[in-house]
Amino acid sequence: MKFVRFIMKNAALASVPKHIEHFSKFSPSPLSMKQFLDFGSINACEKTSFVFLRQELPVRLSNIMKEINLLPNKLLTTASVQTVQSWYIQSLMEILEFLDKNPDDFKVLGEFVDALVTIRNRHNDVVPTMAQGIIEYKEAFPQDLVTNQNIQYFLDRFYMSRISIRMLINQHTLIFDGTLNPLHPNIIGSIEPQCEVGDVVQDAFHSAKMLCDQYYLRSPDLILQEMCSKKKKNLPMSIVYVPSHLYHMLFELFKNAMRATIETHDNSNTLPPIHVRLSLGDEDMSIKVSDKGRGVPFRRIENFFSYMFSTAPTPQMGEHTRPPLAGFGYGLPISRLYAQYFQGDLKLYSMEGHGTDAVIYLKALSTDSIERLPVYNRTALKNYKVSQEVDDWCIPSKEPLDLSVYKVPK
Ligand code: P4A
Repeated sequence: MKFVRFIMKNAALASVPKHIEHFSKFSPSPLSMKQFLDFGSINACEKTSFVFLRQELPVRLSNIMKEINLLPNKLLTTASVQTVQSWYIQSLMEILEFLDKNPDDFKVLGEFVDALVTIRNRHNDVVPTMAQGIIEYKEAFPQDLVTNQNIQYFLDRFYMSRISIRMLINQHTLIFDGTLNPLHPNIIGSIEPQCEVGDVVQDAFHSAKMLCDQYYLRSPDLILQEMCSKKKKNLPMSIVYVPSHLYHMLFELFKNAMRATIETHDNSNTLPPIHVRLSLGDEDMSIKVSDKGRGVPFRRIENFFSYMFSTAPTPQMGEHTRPPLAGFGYGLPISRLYAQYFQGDLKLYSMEGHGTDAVIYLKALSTDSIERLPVYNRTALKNYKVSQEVDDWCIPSKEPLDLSVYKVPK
């Protein structure tokens, strides 16, 4: 019996490349907020969602698995990346099991929900495991700078794909697990049709403030200002959004702003408050977080979003070193992906010596909030091929140019 199972498993495993080849030929289908809400409202149909997901999940998995295979060999063959790759293969196989099952059989629908929960749990540690792979790679090949760009390109797409797959899994499992959320009767899976941005700002600030008080024994205050246009006066500012995504971004920005504020005003009894401005326009919902920390030089801004730069073994805490409130984790790059996932963005504007403004841009209209998904195609393939090319901009020389070289000979 064990032997038969072993053969079956290997047969399934052997057919995986063929399935990846097949499903990666399809482009992922981006969903709008409206479509997400429809899956979870009156005309919610578990069968429709099941039939959609058993095709769409293999498509999204296969598209990104093709890109994993394009990683430089030295990175692809690290134990960590191999582990992550094996999770993707295992999960793909488990979903493919449902391709020939009957959507009208409620037992099948129940097994599908269980399978999705298993898959979600399997992939919980993808981010730290990939980070470990980068550490192993950096230790083995430290002076390789071209790969920073390639790794940035890959990880932005890989983590965006992961965010989208988890979104699909969360929606299906939350909506069809047969229970209602008694605390939030209006929430559809993880989407709040009337997500009050100001409330999420307060929540995220409160959590960051508690951490900050713990580490530094003090914390800056919050000033929250909702800048209403005349039309929308007196209405609380709300959008259709995933509150947990917004919370994640704001929590990250508040930790940075608090750290910068406290470290700059070490010798002062008072701390300048963190100022948050919300603005809801016809197209954008913008959230600006301003602090009066010392700011960062313009040259360093892109490092805040670099995976290569931010990947370091966790520093050893000495007896007298304080644990930092905000470090270079993957906080900012992942937060930016959350903003970009529904066609928004996250930008840092800093004035060295003064402070930093961080702005989250979100779409005001649910019809504009459509998933932004990577697709594996010729253009993507080409982007993995660019390496070792020469730059088409001059390298500034450090030494003053010796103009005597150009003296006209007599
Ligand atoms: N000034 N401004 C920021 C930081 C400094 C800043 C900072 C010194 C640097 C490192 C760090 C956290 C903050 C900010 C807001 C941001 C990002 C950076 O969103 O005030 O952790 C490594």
